[in-house]
Amino acid sequence: MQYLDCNLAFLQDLSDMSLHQKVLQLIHVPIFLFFFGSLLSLSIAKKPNILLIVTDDQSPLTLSFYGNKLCHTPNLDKLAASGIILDQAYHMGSMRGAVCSPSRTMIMSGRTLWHLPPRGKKHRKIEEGITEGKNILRNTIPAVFNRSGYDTFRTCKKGNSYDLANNLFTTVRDKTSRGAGEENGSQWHGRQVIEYLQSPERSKSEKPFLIYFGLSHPHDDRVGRADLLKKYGAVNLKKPPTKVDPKAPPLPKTWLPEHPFHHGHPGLRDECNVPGVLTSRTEATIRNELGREYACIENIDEEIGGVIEQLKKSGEYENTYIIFTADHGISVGRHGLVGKQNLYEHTWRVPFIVAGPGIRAGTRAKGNGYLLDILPTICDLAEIEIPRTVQGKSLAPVLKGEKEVVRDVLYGAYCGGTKPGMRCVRKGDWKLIKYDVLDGKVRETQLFNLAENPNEFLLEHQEDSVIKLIGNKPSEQQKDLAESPQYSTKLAEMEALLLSEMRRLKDPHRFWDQKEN
Ligand SMILES: [Ca+2]
Repeated sequence: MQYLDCNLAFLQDLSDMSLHQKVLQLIHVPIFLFFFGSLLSLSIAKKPNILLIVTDDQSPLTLSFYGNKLCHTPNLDKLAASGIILDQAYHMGSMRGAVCSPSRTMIMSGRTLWHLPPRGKKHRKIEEGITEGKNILRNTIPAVFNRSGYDTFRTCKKGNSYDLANNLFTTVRDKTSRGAGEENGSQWHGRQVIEYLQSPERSKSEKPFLIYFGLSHPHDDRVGRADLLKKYGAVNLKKPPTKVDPKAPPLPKTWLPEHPFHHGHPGLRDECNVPGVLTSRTEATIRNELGREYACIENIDEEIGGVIEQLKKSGEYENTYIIFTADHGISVGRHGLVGKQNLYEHTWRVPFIVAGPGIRAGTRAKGNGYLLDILPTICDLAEIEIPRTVQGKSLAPVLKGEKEVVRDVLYGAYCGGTKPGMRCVRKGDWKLIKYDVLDGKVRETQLFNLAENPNEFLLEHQEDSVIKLIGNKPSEQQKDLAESPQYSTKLAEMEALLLSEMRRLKDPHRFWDQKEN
């Protein structure tokens, strides 16, 4: 306002000046108006919109920008090219078979795995969090953005989530939509978002929006659209197929006929009862299932393209941060597994791309982020105070190219079956995975150098029958190194690191060889 007062005084003084003085002063007026106008527009600038896209059960390995050469996702490719790709984004894990449930609660609350709030009546008794649930609920994504002046909208599958928080979005259009049609496929979710963006109340609204665009696929049953199934040489079916379609995607490099030891969750649906797969790991089964998965993902990609087009038509695209991720990865034949209940990179990692104001196009970083970092990140991007209940970190410094990572050490857990289950820890290129399941019948430790062995090949991948089928021979060093004497110091270091992370994150379990509490 100082500028305004000064310049009004100048205008009043004009009449008392000589012509020369008047000309000089009049040059100041447009300059003043320009600066004043800019200041005014800054003060009333609308906060950025947020479009958070979350798919269900999608490994980064299904996307071209993470190395997939077959699955066709032109809209996601464009989105990735217009922003930043994170190579090391993870979900923290699960204490139950339905990995979606804690994962999605971590997204909504920004809390770590062992500090999750109760998620509804069903979960209240078995998974009571340490911190008082009501306070966490008041500081979830929809609650924070509602009170910060946003219109909040959500479409997603139903169930296995944090319903108490999901219900707080201003508008909710949830339905599990895992078919291939307009009314029961990804098209349904896409249409909800487009109709919301086109709605009169949205067009009239002065408020920014936060849209949670969840999709029910590529989670099984991977019921694909006929034209896309044909493209990927796959068929929808309930029992495992017996014939290999030559057009189907090839077996993944890490395929095995079975996992070398039991994963520790007997009867786990995802490993033995997925329609079209069951317990089969044959070439015909896995290739068909990958074809179905790719068909579902290309379908999703079309819907994302439609939503982005609508954002552009509505004039909102330039002021919108778009985040694309999944609730966790999945194996689909890798390491002899088909589910999401393991801690190999294909499953522990998630795809993570962000585009929007201030994010340089065509950039890439490690990140070392978790899904629970999403809430603090979007708060940071929208200049909203990060709630004190949040345990994640803002990824904004990574997204803006100021930092490569937000943390050095990453921890993962799965213990939905027998306890204590699986744990992993990663630091730099090194990763440790431990298994202690089936009442001590399976006690295994794996050590990987991910720079040399990014696929986490095991000794079993060097068997002739596997090499012959896959057409890939891992190098001598591309194996689990836990038994190699020259890495005993590294192994001890990683074991200590895992224990310290388990302590820090209040993991309630301990492994057979972890003597301390
Ligand atoms: Ca999921």
